[in-house]
Amino acid sequence: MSGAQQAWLVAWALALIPACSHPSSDRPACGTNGECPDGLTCSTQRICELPGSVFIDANIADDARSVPDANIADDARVDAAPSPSAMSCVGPAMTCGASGNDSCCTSLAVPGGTYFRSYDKAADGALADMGWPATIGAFRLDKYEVTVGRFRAFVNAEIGMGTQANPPMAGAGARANIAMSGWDASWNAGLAANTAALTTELRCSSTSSTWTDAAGANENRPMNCITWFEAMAFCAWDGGFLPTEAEWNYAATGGDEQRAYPWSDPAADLTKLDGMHASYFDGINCVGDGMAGCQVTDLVAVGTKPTGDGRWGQSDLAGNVFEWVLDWYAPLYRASCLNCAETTPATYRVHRGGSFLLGAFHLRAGYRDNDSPAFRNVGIGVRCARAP
Ligand SMILES: [Ca+2]
Ligand SMILES: [Ca+2]
Repeated sequence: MSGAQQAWLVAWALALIPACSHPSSDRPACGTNGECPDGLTCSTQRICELPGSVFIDANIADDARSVPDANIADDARVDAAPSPSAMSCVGPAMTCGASGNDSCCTSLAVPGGTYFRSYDKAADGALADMGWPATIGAFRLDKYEVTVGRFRAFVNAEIGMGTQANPPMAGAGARANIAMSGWDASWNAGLAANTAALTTELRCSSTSSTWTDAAGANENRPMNCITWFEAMAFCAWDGGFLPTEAEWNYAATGGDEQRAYPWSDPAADLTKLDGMHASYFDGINCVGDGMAGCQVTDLVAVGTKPTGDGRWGQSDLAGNVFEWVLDWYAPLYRASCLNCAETTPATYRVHRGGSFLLGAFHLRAGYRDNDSPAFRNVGIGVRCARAP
C-alpha cells in the first residue's frame, strides 16, 4: 500500500470514530515549570494530561496518530443487597455509602436491554452517533468502587495474593458467555513479584495514593494505583469479574434513557454537574472535597455523593476514579453486538468514567479512555460486576 493510500485509510478510519468535543478546561493548565497535580503530566500543549492515554477528539486534524509510539512528538495526545459471594466483605464492618452503614460490597441488579454505545441525548450533540447499538443481558454491578479496605482484605487473604507468588488460577473471573474472558496464565508476568513489591507499587504517588500499609483514614476511599491485572485478579477473587465496556457504559447511561451523566434525568439535562454529584475537576479545582487544590481527600469515600447515583443505584460511576473494564481497547466499536467484549489482545485496556483530576467531558457516560494494562495512576481504580 502506498503512503498516500495508508494516509487515506487512517483518515477514513478516524472519520468513523464518534467525534467528541473536549475543551482544554477539562484539564488543568501546567504550572510555569510544567507542574501538574500528582497523576497528571504536562503535555507539549502545556495542559496536564493523564499520561499514556490514547485520545482522539473532534479536531481530527491535530490527531496525527491514534496510538502513541516512541516518537512522542508525532502523537496526538492533546487532547440491593450485599453480594453473598464478596470475599472482601467477610468481616469488615458496614461502613460505606451516604450514611456510612452500608456494606461496601453492595451489588445491584441491572436489567438487560438494548442501547447505543457512546451515545447520549444531551443537547450539545457531543456524543450523537447512534451507529453502535448493543444488547446487554441482566447482570449485577457493584454499588461502589472497590475501596482500600476491600483491597486490603484481598492482599491479606493469603500470602502473596495478587502477585506472581500467588496469582489467580487460569480461567478465574471468566464470563459465562464470553470466550477468552478468564484469567490467562500469561498475565501472571504482569503482576508484582510479591507482596512487598506490590505494596510499594501501590503507592504510585507521594501525595494521592489511597493505599496505606496499615489500615487508616482511607479505608472507604476508592483503591487507586492498581493495574488492570490487579483489578482483574481482585474481582475474580471477590466472586465477581470485570464488567465489559458495554455493560459499564449501559449502567452509566441508564440503558435506553441514554443519559449524559449517570444521574441525568431527564436525559437531555446537562446542567446538573457540580461537586454534589461527583468528584471531578471543574476547570479550577478538584471539587470532590470542597477544598481548593487536588489532594487525596478529593478521592471521596465511596457513595458519599448519592445525588450522583445512576439509574440502577450505582454511585460514583462518573468521577472519583476511572474504572478498569474487561475489554481491550479497539478504536472502533463493532457495528452491533450481543453481550460482547473485545477479548482479542491489543495494546491497551479500557477504563471508564473520568476521575477526580479531570473535567466534565471525561465524566460523560459515553466517554472512552484506555491505558496499558500495567499502568498505575491515582485516577484509576475498579468496580466489580457479578452474575445476575
Ligand atoms: Ca479539592
Ligand atoms: Ca468512578
